Amino acid sequence: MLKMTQTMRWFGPNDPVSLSDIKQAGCTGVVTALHHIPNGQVWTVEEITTRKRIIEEAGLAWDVVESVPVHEDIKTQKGDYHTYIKHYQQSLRNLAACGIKTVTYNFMPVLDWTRTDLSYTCEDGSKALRFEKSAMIAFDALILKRPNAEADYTPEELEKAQAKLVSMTDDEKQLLQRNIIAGLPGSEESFTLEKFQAALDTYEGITAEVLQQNLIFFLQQVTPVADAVGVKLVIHPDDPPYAIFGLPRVVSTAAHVQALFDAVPNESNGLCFCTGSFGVRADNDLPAMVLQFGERINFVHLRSTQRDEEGNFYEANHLEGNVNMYGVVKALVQVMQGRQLSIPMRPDHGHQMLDDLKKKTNPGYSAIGRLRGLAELRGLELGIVCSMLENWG
Ligand code: DNO
Repeated sequence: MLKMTQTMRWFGPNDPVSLSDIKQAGCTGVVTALHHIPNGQVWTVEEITTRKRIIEEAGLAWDVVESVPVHEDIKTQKGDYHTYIKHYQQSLRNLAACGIKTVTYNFMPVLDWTRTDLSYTCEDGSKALRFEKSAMIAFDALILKRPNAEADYTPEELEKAQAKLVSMTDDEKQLLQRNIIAGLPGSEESFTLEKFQAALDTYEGITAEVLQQNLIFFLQQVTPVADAVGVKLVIHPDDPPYAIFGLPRVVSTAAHVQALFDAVPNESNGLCFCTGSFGVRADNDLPAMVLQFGERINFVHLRSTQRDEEGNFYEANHLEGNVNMYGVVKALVQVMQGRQLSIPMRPDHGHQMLDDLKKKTNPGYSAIGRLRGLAELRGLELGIVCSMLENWG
């Protein structure tokens, strides 16, 4: 029976986690990107080949690109966005020419994924990433002082944010600011306060409807090229899956995703099913979403989060928290048998734990926590596959 292809994210030759580490974790491939190429520039065949060779010499395959970033001008349809779309098309052709056929991207305005705390101590002593609403509001309304930010929050939320800010030292405030706007691993942007506000201002007048139309326009331009060269584009959902900084969000729910597939039915228009992102919303039924979008899921991020009633969440162990991982993996196994193909997955994030607590690691991307997650997930998958085989006699 077909199982998922096991991969890990690798940030390139400077990643403290080596290709050999990834191979020892049991992976057959990696997910990586040419982070050194500025956003909006073409990925040349030469650059792609150089990276591919390094990966293959380590006995691994480059299964998925994460990500070819989408330039902000494309999201806002300002400036030189036609040129950036042409560059994107060319990067897809070049990747296909090198045999790399799955490309991740996201359409989150200004910031890629966002957390307020990168070393939240769990009950077992390991460290997790966390999103605390009061800290977020304190940064938005009281440190950044975004115009009209107060209008987005209730008086109680603002009061809590005020109390949070008062409880923080200057160093803690600096750290909060860095965590939110200095760029988490894989993000292409890093901002100062002034530059961040200027970036937010470029979304003036861009409602969710407009952003969705801009995404659809982008897909209409790039999917015919991707179809022709056999590349699957996979969109990563919003993380967190709701509005922050008053910015529009268009990839947070099943309805959002369905709207994209309805508008652009091209075969290459696919989804990166990230359980950690979608799972933050209680109204996203993850196993049902896997079955609904199964034909278009071409890459999977498996991770869980634990929410509380205030809208905070932290990244739980992979088989704990709010995500029904059994249901998700079972649905994925069914989808793969139906499609008769193996979908690449990666354990998304992991706790900083054991020896990694003493090392400088990329937040969320330390080796041991991800290895724990991967080991648990492949055990879960094997159990599901075996019990299905038994049931079928
Ligand atoms: C975070 C990642 C995201 C993801 C991009 C895809 O850990 O899942 O940064 O790579 O949003 O474009």
